[in-house]
Amino acid sequence: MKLIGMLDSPYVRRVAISLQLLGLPFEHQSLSVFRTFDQFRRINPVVKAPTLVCDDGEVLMDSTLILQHAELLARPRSLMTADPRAHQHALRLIGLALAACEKAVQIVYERNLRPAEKLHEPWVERVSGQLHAAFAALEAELARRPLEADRGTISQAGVSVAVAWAFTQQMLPGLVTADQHPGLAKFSAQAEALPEFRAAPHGDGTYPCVA
Ligand SMILES: N[C@@H](CCC(=O)N[C@@H](CS)C(=O)NCC(=O)O)C(=O)O
Repeated sequence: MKLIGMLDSPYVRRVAISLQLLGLPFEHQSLSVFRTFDQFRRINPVVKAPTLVCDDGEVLMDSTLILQHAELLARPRSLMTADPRAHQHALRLIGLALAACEKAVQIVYERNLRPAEKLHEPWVERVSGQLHAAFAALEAELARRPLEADRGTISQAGVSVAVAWAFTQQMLPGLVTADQHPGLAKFSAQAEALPEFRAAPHGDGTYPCVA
């Protein structure tokens, strides 16, 4: 299977890291939804990153749906627990992480794509507030129940939280600070040291690119 999209997208990155942790081999093509729009469109006319081209050629999109399929292919390996209570909690963390990604991406698009004179400040304020709320909730959750950051035990919640944090730090430096989120900063540093994270670093590189 082939993963299409750049690792500067948190959605593409969570899939690239998860596929490795699940032991599923894949090719990676680092296409941009902006700079290589036409090339991307030839693979997926909807131009959404991540896109997954399955072995039979069928094209999937949306990181959560791609990961749902990956989990099925990887059985019995899984990044999700089968325990209902723990599963419920994992979904809460993943939901918060994905909301943080969505809000951070919206701010990046607002800043980089919209002409400055058309920037709508109330919208940016609203989205920034939602971003801060998501990370505040994650920080509180980690203080209550720390996440595993070992290679053998990191979960999908751990991958998604770490990726959301790294993306926000890279793309919106200073907006959500490590000082106010020490638990997240510490967990992120541990996760980013794992080989699967290092092999899929944030940016425009192509997996695998281990130094
Ligand atoms: N919910 C989707 C969000 C994916 C997403 O919005 N990806 C961005 C790149 S970070 C994208 O494709 N942007 C181009 C567009 O939406 O036109 C997922 O989890 O995959």
